[in-house]
Amino acid sequence: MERTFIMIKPDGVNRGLVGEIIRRFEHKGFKLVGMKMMSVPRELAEKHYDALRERSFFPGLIEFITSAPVIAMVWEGENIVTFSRKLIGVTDPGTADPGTIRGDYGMTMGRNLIHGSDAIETAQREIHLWFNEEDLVDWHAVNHPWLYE
Ligand code: DAT
Ligand code: MG
Repeated sequence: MERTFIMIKPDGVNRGLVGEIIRRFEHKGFKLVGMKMMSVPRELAEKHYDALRERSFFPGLIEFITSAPVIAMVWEGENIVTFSRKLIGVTDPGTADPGTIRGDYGMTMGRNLIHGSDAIETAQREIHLWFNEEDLVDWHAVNHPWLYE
């Protein structure tokens, strides 16, 4: 079963959208296998966004991510990497479709509420970056046969 790394950013936490965002993943049928609230060390934020190091917005992005706590999570489900990006919506909340998290609750690129891994390999890298293997829970959800045939 596929896993992905999801993070509710400091704006999502401060705006009280933690429950709402988790609800959307739960109600879809995805399974939570790891979660922690944390202040993000600068070094971790920089590693996480390493691919964007040369972009002009990088310093502001790191400031933002380290400015207040985040909720780091690992979710599991069939095709979750691709599907969670659909739940989240495109990067700019100003153009994200209504019905997506960013489309429903966000206004601008620099305050887009949530991160989701963009590919299976990225998900593996990010899960290992943010979590120790022993902090991820292998558990059987009783709703499984009602979600998958
Ligand atoms: P996404 O979060 O949709 O995967 P990304 O990986 O391209 O988007 O960029 C990571 C974050 O960086 C994004 O969520 C918000 C910020 N960002 C991206 N492009 C930006 C831009 N042109 N101006 C300001 N912030 C930007
Ligand atoms: Mg990305």
